[in-house]
Amino acid sequence: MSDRIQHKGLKAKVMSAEAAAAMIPNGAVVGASGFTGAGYPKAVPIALAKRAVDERLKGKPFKVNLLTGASTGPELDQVMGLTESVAFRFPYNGDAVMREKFNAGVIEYQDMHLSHAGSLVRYGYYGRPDNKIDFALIEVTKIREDGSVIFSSSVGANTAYLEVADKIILEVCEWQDERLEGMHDVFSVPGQHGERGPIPVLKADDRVGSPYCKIDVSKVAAVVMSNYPDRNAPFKAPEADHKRIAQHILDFLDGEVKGGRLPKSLTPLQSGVGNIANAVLVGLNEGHFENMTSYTEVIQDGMLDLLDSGKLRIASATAFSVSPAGQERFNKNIERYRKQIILRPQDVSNHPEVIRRLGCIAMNGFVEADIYGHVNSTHIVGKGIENGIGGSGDFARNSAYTIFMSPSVAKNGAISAIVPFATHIDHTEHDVSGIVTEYGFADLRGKSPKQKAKEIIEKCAHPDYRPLLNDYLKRSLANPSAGKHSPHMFEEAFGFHNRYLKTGDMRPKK
Ligand code: 0RQ
Repeated sequence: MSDRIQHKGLKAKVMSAEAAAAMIPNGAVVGASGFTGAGYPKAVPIALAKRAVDERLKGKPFKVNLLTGASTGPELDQVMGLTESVAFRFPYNGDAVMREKFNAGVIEYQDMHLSHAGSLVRYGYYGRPDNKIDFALIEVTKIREDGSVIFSSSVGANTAYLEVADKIILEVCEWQDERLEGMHDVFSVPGQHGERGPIPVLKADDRVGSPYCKIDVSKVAAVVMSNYPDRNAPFKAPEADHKRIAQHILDFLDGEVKGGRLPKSLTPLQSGVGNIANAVLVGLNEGHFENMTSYTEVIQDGMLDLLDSGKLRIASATAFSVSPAGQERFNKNIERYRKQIILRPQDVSNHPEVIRRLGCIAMNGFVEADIYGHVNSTHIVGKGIENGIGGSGDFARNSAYTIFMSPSVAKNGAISAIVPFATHIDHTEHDVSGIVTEYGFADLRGKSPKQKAKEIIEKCAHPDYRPLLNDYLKRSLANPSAGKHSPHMFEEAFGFHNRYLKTGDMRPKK
C-alpha cells in the first residue's frame, strides 16, 4: 500500500477507479480539481466515461454536470466530451472536443470569471436545491495522518468543491512529486456576502493560509490510486510576430519606468496562457527589469526561466501550465522553486481585491478588438466559443495596467483582429489600457473613443485592413445618424464579419 495515504481510515477506502465511478449516479453534479491541464483527476473520469457508454448501451441515460477550476486535460474533458457524458460544463474549457460539443449545442457551457467560480458554487447555483453538489473529485499528492490533503499541481476551486460536496473521491496521484508539499497556500474565502473579511495578501509573496487542506473525512467515499501524468502541450519557440508583440510591451513598460509611473521591478505581472504570453516572458528575461514579482494564474515555462535567471523573485499562481521539458526542469529544481512559488485557490489568485491592491500588470491574448477598444476574448466571428474568459476579466477589470495582445490577423490574413465593432464583448473600453499587435502598441489611456479609434487603427491594424477601418471611421464621423461620441453605422458595423461568413475573407474581393 502506498505511503502516500497516511490516514488509517482512508486507507480502507482505497478501491479501483471503476468502483469509485460506479458510485456516481446519472445527473450528479461533480466538482473536479484541475486548472490549465494541471492537477485534474484522470483515472476516475476515464472510468466514468466508460460507464456512461455502458449505461447507454443498456438504454439508460448517463450524464453528469461537470464543474472544474478551469481547463483540464484529455483524461477528463476529452473523454467526457467524446462520450457526451456531460450535460453542463462550468467555468472554463480549453479542450477541442468539448468545444466542438458546446458549439454543436450538445453540451451546455457557462463561461465564468474564474474568481467567481468558488463563491457561486458555495451559493448553490450549480448544485441541487439544498445548495450542495454531489461529489468533489479531487487529485491530491498525499493524504496526511490527520486526513488533511496536499493538493497536486493546481489548487483551482478545490476548496469550494470539498466544502459543498456531499461525498468526496480523492485520486492520489503518484506521478505528482511529493515535494510539492509546502508550495500550496490554502485560504478559504467564506461564502456568505456580508461575512467576508479582507484577504490579507498585501504583497505577491505573502502566505496567508495553510500548506494543507483540511477535509471532512467522513464525507470521503473513495480513494483511488493513479499514476497518470498531467498533460501539458509543449510551447512553440516564439515566432517573429510574437517577438515583435513582446518587444512593443517591453518598450511600453520601459517608458512607464522612465516616466516614473512604475518602479524598475515593475508591479506584479499577470500573464495569460499561450505562445504569445510565453514570448513576453521570454522577452522580459532578456530585458533589464530586475527583482520582479508575479501575481498570476498559471506558471508557465517562461516564468521558470525568469525564476532561474533571478529576474523574478516570486511567482504566485493557482496552477502550473508547463511543457514536458518545463516539468522536468521543475522536478529537478523543486526545492528551490518551493521557496519562490505559491499556489493559491483561484478565488484568491484571481481576487479583484488583491489584484487592485497590488496594481498588477495584466497581459492577455484576445480574439478581436474593435476600433473603440472593446475586446472579445472568447468568440470566433461572434458565434462559436473558443475557450472562455478565464481569469482575463478578473485581471482586466482590476489591474493597474491592462494590456491585450494578438497578431493583427488570423487564418492567413482572412480575419482581422481589429474590427469596426466586436461581435462579443468580454472587456469594455473602460478596462483596457493598451492593445498590441506585431505592428505596434495602442496606448488608450487618457483618450476619448474617437481618439482611441485613431490610435488603434494606426498602431495595431494590419496594412490590408487599415484603409478599410479608416474609411469606416471617416464615414461614421461624417454620418449624422451615427452618433458623435463613438460613432457607428449599424448597417455596416459587422460588415467585416458578414463578408467573412459569405466569402471566407474579411477583405473585399479585388
Ligand atoms: O486557431 O489554433 O486553429 O490556429 O484562435 O489563437 O493566435 O494562437 O493565440 O493561443 O494566445 O489564443 C484569445 C484564444 C488567443 C486566448 C485566445 C484563432 C487562431 C488560433 C488561438 P488555431 P493564437 P493564443 C489566463 C487568461 C481567453 C482566456 C484568457 C484565450 C486560436 O488567449 O483563450 O485570457 N483567452 N485567459 O487562429 C478567428 C479571430 C481569431 C481566431 C485567434 N479573430 N478569428 N480565429 N483565432 N483570433 C488563462 C486562464 O484563464 C485559464
